[in-house]
Amino acid sequence: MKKLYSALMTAFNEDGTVNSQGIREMVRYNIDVNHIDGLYVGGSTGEAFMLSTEEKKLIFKTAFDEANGAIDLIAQVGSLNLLEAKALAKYVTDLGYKKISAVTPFYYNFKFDEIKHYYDEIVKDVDNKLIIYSIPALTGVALTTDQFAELFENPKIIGIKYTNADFYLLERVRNRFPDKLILSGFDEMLLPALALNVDGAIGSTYNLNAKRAKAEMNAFEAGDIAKARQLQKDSNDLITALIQNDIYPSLKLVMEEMGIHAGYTKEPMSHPTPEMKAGAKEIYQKYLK
Ligand code: NAY
Repeated sequence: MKKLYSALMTAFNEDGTVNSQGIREMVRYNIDVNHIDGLYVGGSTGEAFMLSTEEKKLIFKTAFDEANGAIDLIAQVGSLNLLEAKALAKYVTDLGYKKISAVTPFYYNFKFDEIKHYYDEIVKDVDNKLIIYSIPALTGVALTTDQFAELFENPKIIGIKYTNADFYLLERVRNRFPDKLILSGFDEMLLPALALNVDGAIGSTYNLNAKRAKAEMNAFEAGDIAKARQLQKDSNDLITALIQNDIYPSLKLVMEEMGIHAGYTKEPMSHPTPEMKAGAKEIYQKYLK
């Protein structure tokens, strides 16, 4: 059975501080209404790369407490500060997270040996399993099949969160590593990823659209490709509208429409304008009601 994960958002107050009550509400909504299989905590959607270590810890703890063992949780601990990544890996492992993940180190054009060292270090002192977070469009780091193979030489590295539109590479990786966990990261490309036999998907829009995405996965599994295509089209109408309305604040605005206190995005991400608020209302009415 393929698994669907929401990439958990972080609710912020208007002044940029973390709003833990909002995080709890989003975790609850994902469990009780979305019937989600799991959550990816501390990723791009969680705005983690703008947060302090203490804020990240607060988010990991809040999500873990609220989920209370009901779903699978993956903690994204990757950071350009390797000491922070290691400390967070230990922190979440001690909390009870059964999987961690780390973004490829970015910005400095690290050599592959340095990237391998980073991953080996993150898992070295923890009894946990790691999923490589590969998102070349944001990091500029595009690992090859051979490089994934070298990273997988470490038995604690169990898979890839594959947020990439390169389907040739996805096919190569899937077939070369049939036992590794591959989770697709672009929600608008779920269907082609399913066709290449990913194990599931992680995404921001599943916070709002899990029901449709699950139906698409089920239709695909049942061999009803026409239905799966229609559901992907419906999802992409929603995703296109979200992107056009500025996706990160809009995801939160739409959640607010649903009565969930998702709060603000963290500056320098934009705060909602009246036009964005009106856009989000329309998105909710048109695609989600
Ligand atoms: C995360 O939060 O780390 C993710 O899961 C990333 C996946 C999302 N990518 C980004 C860059 O936010 O869900 C996707 C993405 O928002 C969606 O496909 C719309 O493009």
